[in-house]
Amino acid sequence: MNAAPVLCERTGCPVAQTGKCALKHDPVELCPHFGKTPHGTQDGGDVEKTTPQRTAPSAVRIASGEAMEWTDLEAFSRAHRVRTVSVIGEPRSGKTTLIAALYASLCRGPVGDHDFVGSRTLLGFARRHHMALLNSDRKSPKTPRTSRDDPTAFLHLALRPRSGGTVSQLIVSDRSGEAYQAARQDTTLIEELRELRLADRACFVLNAAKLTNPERQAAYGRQFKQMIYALRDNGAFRDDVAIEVLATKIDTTRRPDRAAECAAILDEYEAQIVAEFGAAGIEFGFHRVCALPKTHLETGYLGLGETLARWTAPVHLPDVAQPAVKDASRQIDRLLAKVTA
Ligand SMILES: Nc1nc2c(ncn2[C@@H]2O[C@H](COP(=O)(O)OP(=O)(O)OP(=O)(O)O)[C@@H](O)[C@H]2O)c(=O)[nH]1
Ligand SMILES: [Mg+2]
Repeated sequence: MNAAPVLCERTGCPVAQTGKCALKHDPVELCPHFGKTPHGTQDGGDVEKTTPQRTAPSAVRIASGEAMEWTDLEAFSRAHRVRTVSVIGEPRSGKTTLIAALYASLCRGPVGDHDFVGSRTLLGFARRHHMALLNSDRKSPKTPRTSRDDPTAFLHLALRPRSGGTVSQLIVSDRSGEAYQAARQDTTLIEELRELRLADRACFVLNAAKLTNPERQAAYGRQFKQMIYALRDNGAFRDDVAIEVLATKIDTTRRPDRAAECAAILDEYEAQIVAEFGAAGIEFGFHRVCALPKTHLETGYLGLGETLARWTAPVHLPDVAQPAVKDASRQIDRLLAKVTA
């Protein structure tokens, strides 16, 4: 009587008898153990082969085009020198719309001094842009909430300055505002905001619509400052992080009946936080942007080119030159003092 053929190198696998793979591969040929014997022979043959066993070629990873998650970003930043910006703000402040607007503007041509060169996350951008701007079933464009359960998304842009210079690999993180709001209220949650430790630049998005709303102005202005203090003072960032405040939804402040009043509120708030944070040793820039001019169309898209210019600006390396020693006793120090004088 012929022995049952050996179809699998795993002892006890019933594939030869039942046609079913013990590891549940379907079709069974997909199983890496199928067609091998424990001795390395193929197709159940009992003659030991002298040729080396065929190994499956290592898998080639193809980028899906979706927004990157942590593991993708780690692999990407090993191969590229990246600039990372964390976009931070309360829920519905306009973070995702800002990111979508940068992408959409680059699709139309250069933005400020930058040409679009490429992106690993085109699908991630397109999804955000579609929901923010193109959904024709809505009366007006509306970006869906980024869910608190969504992992932090990292979006990539390769940008070339038109004035010359190397291509910048920009990574922008997009996370739910609820996560930032929760961390402001309970600072033990700050350590979960891992993307902030990566950031070369922290961009705090200020909702100008809320700030210029007389009913919400006081509470919102206070909460916005609390967010910056809470994150910065609890070690969310690296020491050398650049901080900026980006007042968005500027179109909502330009309605002719309230334009002058709103501009004054914004200017006053800017002066107040520059003075307050300056006294606390926090340096930052205050900028204005409109990412979706739906309330006052005449405002148009505002400040996007400047935003990209700041986000890709070269990092200034610290000055490591030794200060000159006055009346030094060593010849070498006297020489250095002459050179640096
Ligand atoms: N008028 C106006 N509306 C804007 C602007 N930017 C965003 N919005 C609107 O503000 C709402 C919230 O925008 P999002 O980009 O989803 O805000 P978010 O900060 O990502 O919100 P979460 O994901 O919930 O944290 C959406 O309805 C946008 O259409 C703007 O520049 N002008
Ligand atoms: Mg969002």
